[in-house]
Amino acid sequence: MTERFGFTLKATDGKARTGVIHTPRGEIRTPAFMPVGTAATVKAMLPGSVRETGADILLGNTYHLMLRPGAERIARLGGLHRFMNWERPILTDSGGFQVMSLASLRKLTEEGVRFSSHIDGSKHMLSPERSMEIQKLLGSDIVMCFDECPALPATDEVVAKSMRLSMRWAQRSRDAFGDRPGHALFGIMQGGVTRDLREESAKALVEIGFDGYAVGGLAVGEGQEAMFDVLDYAPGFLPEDKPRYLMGVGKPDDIVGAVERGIDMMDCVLPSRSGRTGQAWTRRGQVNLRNARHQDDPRPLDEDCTCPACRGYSRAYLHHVLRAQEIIASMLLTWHNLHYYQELMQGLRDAIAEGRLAAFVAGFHAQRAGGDI
Ligand code: PRF
Ligand code: ZN
Repeated sequence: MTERFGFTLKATDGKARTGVIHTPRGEIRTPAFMPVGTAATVKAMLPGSVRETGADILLGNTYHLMLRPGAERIARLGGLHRFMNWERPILTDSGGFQVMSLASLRKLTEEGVRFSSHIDGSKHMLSPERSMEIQKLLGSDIVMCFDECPALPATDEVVAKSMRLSMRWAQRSRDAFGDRPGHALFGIMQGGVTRDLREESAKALVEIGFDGYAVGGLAVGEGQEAMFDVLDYAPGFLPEDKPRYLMGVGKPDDIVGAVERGIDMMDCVLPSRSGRTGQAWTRRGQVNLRNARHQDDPRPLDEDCTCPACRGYSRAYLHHVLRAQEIIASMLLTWHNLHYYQELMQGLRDAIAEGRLAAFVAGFHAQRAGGDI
């Protein structure tokens, strides 16, 4: 086991990259998809099952865990890895983004954000310093800077002001994090869909110096085309020898497009959340298993998928347990979706390593154009 955090770039194909992030808790193969384990669980999955889908790392959330069960409690119980029985790497988001989308009575100042919990209305404060403290208490392997992410569309003036606040918070996050061998701190680029602001943000972060760099502030209402426009240039503002993480993305075609543009890591609730509502992601696109057309269908969801849902059950069964609101419906569909996402990532990694990404991407789009069978 390496005791230090590091990133080895193994191959590139166009702007796309494949490599390995080294951490004391294990290696992360990139491009990597991180399943979301917001409340110290990837909903409906045991940690061993999440690992079986091919995940090398999970994402946890400062915001949720500070409110319930509390960061100090998790620390007393041996840290987040022990608490949730996942011994591999964990990346934690810093809280600001979730405060803005979930908490009420938010008050934003230079110091940080005061807010009321969406669970019981209790009052809390998050600042760069408190976010770093919480992520340390959790024992997070990859800690994210405390930032602010404005919803789009917004004026350049609003986006610039918010981005500059996030850059001052990035410096405070860096100072509060200190030197923690084996643990990484990632900066978060903001700047909306404005090239000059993205460049200014990247320069500020690189000047401070981080172990990795996230592209934040995307997938917040701008649409895929505008997101890809930013991704055409934004990763190029970041150091080549550090991992680049696109936060909160996305659908399978967003992921493929982001990887083509030089992104190394992503996370999204989509495969797990949509699994619980009956949406399955397959090579042929999206399938809604609640649809009545599946009720007599003896075939598996995907003939070629090796996940437990596809190996052991018919579409008719999946349809039935969804309609009956049986717990196994969430379990099976989450497993299938996470398996599909991880297989997509493995396909991307292999294609980049072998210099055939363009053909892989063409095949990805062609299969989806065929539609569900
Ligand atoms: N900042 C943080 N977390 C995030 C985002 C961000 O901009 C996004 C935007 N897609 C998702 N999660 N800290
Ligand atoms: Zn499957």
